[in-house]
Amino acid sequence: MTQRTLVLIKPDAVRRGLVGNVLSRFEAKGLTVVAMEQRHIDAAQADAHYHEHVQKDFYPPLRDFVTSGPLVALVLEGDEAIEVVRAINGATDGRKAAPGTIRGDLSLSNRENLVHGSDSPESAAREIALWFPQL
Ligand code: RTP
Ligand code: MG
Repeated sequence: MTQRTLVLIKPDAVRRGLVGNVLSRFEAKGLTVVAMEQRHIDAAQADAHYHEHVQKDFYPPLRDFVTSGPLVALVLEGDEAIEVVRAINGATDGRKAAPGTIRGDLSLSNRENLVHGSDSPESAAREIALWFPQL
């Protein structure tokens, strides 16, 4: 089934010059870019995006990280796009993510892990409305 998913190419990827590397993996897989914008978000946008994590111990440094510089937000579309993107991203912790995934190939961190992908159809709908209300 064709789905849309919200992806963030996080500030560590922008700082490290890895936007093209990350984006090319999604494009090569056959996913379509429906919307894409570079943004430097504030704490309120970080809190809205990560609302299920705001009470957790790891959240304050996560908020600092995602607001630390520009990121690239995009909506990708394709067959089973939500699960496909999360498989391409790899496990949350870059040290444990499988080689061949974005995090497994390019991250050594549990926080600075380069990408975000929506984790369910409900999350995707909420996140797309938050980041790209015009869609
Ligand atoms: P994401 O939401 O970014 O796609 O990542 P995910 O589903 O694989 O991981 P999630 O559990 O939703 O965590 C969101 C982001 O928070 C940071 N994190 N830090 N213990 C920690 O220090 C910790 N755990 C998670 C990561 O940046 C993770 O992607
Ligand atoms: Mg998540």
